Parts: sequence; structure tokens; C-alpha cells
Amino acid sequence: MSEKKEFLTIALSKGRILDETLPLLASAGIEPLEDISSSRKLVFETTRPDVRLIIIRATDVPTYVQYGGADMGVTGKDVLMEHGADGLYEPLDLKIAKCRLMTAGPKDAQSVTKGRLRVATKFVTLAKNYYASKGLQVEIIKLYGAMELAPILGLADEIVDIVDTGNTLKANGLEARELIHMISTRLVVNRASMKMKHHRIQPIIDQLAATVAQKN
Ligand code: PRT
Ligand code: MG
Repeated sequence: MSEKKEFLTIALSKGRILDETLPLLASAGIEPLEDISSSRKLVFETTRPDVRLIIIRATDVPTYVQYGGADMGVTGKDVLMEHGADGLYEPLDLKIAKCRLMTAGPKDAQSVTKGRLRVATKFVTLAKNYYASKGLQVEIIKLYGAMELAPILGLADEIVDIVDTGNTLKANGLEARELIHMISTRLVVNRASMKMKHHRIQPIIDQLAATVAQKN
């Protein structure tokens, strides 16, 4: 049996989701053998010899799980919706890293914009769909971060971005406008793995579900 077949591989998002994910996994008996935050490794063995963790960017999690590089993954609903869910099951809302996908723009801006509205975002697909659903044709400007700068520097009229406390918007003279989606972190599973490794995956889903239910 190949190494890939005998391991159950779980892809975790590095960054802000990770700290809240680890206690959930621990409740399912899965704990990394080394401290992830103080290591440069990308693959970690766990207290379960048949389970390993890989630590990657949130935006890469759907891709790894879709292609079977990982059997399961943890990432934001925003990332999943933007990426598309082909080849993925989404069996569980982990109810962590909750936030909102919103439109935002300069405080006190005149709402009448001449010509097409320009929107800066890293969520190109979600933004396009949102404005289309309102019957608005917009020009989408793809950015990879610091969307808040775009209206300040005249690059865009609005942004589509994640909002939690709203402090980042406020600090940059912006205000939230419309809610596009409520966001939380989801567990995703590769469709083929769900069949082939069901006896190992389902108990983990069940345990995580029980922990989430207890916490919320
Ligand atoms: O940052 P990087 O480009 O490396 O990767 P990433 O943005 O994909 O990862 P990370 O760790 O920043 O976010 C991972 C996931 O956390 C997102 O996909 C969301 O599902 C979730 N999440 C929850 C958030 C936030 N809360 C959040 N507040 N993601 C981003 N933010 C940012 C937001 O983009 C904005 O810059 O925080 C700022 C707003 O926060 P407030 O509290 O000032 O409103
Ligand atoms: Mg980020």
C-alpha cells in the first residue's frame, strides 16, 4: 500500500483559522506531535499514527482536497464559494472564524457614480455574481490583499471583503454597506475518500460535530 493510501491526510489553513481548529481536532483525538507554530514543516504527524496534517494557505485547501492530495480539509466558506465545490463534500460547519462578506466604501460617499462601478476585491467570482444579481454591471479589479486601500487611492468605488469587527474599515475611512454572505469555517472531504475511507472519516466527522454542537 502506498504511503498516500494508508495515511488519512487533513489539510489545515494556516493563519487565523488554525488556532481555533486545533482544539476541535484534539477533541477527536488528533493532535500534532510537534508545535505547529514554532516549526517550518508543512507536514505533521499526529497522536493518531494513521492521520497526518498538512498546513497550507486557506485558499489552497479546496484544491488539495479536490485533487485528493488531502482527504479532508478545513477552510472558510468564503474561500469555498469563490473556488467552487467540485469534487468536495462539505459535511460540517465548524462555526469558528465567523465573519461576513460585505461590500464597503468611503464614508459619506455620494452614491451616484458615473459610468460603471469599480469594485476591488480578491473575491472576483463572488463579487461578479453579487452585483449581477442586483442587475449591476461592474468593473472588477482583482487584488490579493489590502483591499481597503483601493477606494482611498481612487482605484475603486467599492470593495468586497471580509468584515469582522469593522475596525479595519473604520481605520481606513470606510464603512460596510451590504451583506453578501455570512461566513464560517467548514470541514470539506474529498468525494472519493469519503467512499474509500468512510470507516475512518465518518467517526472523525461525528466527533467534530458533537464538539461543535456542545460549544454552540
Ligand atoms: O491573509 P492571507 O492572504 O495570507 O490568507 P487568507 O486571508 O486566506 O487567510 P486568513 O488567515 O487571513 O483568513 C482565513 C479565513 O479566516 C478567511 O478565509 C475567513 O473565512 C476567516 N476570517 C474570519 C477572516 C476574518 N475573520 C477577518 N477579519 N479573514 C480575514 N479577515 C480580515 C479581513 O480581510 C480584513 O482585512 O480582517 C480584516 C477585517 O477584520 P475587522 O475585525 O477589522 O473587521
Ligand atoms: Mg487574510
